[in-house]
Amino acid sequence: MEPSKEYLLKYKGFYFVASYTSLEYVASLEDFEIKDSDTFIATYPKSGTVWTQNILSLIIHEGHRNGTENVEIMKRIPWLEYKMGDEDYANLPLPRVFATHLPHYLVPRDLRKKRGRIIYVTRNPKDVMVSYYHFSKFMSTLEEVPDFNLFMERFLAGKVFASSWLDHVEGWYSHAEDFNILFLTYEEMKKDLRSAVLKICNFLGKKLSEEELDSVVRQATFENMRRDPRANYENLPDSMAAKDKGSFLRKGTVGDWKNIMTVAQSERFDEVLQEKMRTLPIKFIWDINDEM
Ligand code: PPS
Repeated sequence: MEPSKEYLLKYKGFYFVASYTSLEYVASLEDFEIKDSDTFIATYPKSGTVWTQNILSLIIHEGHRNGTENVEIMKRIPWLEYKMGDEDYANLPLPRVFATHLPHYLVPRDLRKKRGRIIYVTRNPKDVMVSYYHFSKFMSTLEEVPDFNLFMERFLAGKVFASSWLDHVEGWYSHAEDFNILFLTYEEMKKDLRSAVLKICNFLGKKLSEEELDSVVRQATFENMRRDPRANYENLPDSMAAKDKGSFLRKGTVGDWKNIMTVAQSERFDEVLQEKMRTLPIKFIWDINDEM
């Protein structure tokens, strides 16, 4: 039942992927200096991080939008707690944007003083879990748990990278007042991408023309991102991902959980999470045909 120590690192009750970080580094992030123009995309894994990374790249960087620059998402919007090399985050060009899976209590303390901005994206947890299950087969840096039932038990117990989904989401929502934060859901992005992009533009204080907005929305659809090597994470090192086993952009739908979870598994999931989820101020969408 316990996750393998080979893959995960625990710091203050939270599991990190061991391969790309260290206890010293994650502990140092508390002091990481925030600039007023910084934006952080914060998520529990598999909730729409890469999608939001691409949207922000398209909004902020005209060269990304009009195809005159060819910079991959991972370079443009690096992961705060996972460094692939010896990048100097302090001297990245402004405005900096970072992606993070950190829980609210481990982020740089300046963010808690409302310096910088955070965009927090959530997704219905059954789709998160199913996406995560497939992802752990694809990523060599995660422990593969081929038995879906066992994976579900690990997920429900928070014994996976990024720990408990509920704690992550609940923590960010209940501490919203400490941060300058915009909450979005994967499902609202899926249902009305244009409105979600506009919300992000307003939050960033960025005004785009109608044509620019159209271009962002067009380039942020699942189909177009899947084809775009700047956006689809296809250039991950072989040591990180088994490319014959999947991709970052897998299905991109709402309700895929129904294709893998049995009725009994779904009921078990509800039994553990549903009561606790009632306190969250989010109306979850479990199927694309559900009303928002
Ligand atoms: S990670 O590894 O935590 O960064 O993963 P994350 O990016 O948060 O989540 C991956 C899921 O998001 C889907 N995705 C999209 N869905 C719809 N539209 C767009 N443009 C898009 N881009 C990424 C991706 O396919 C993963 O979901 P699943 O269900 O596995 O397809």
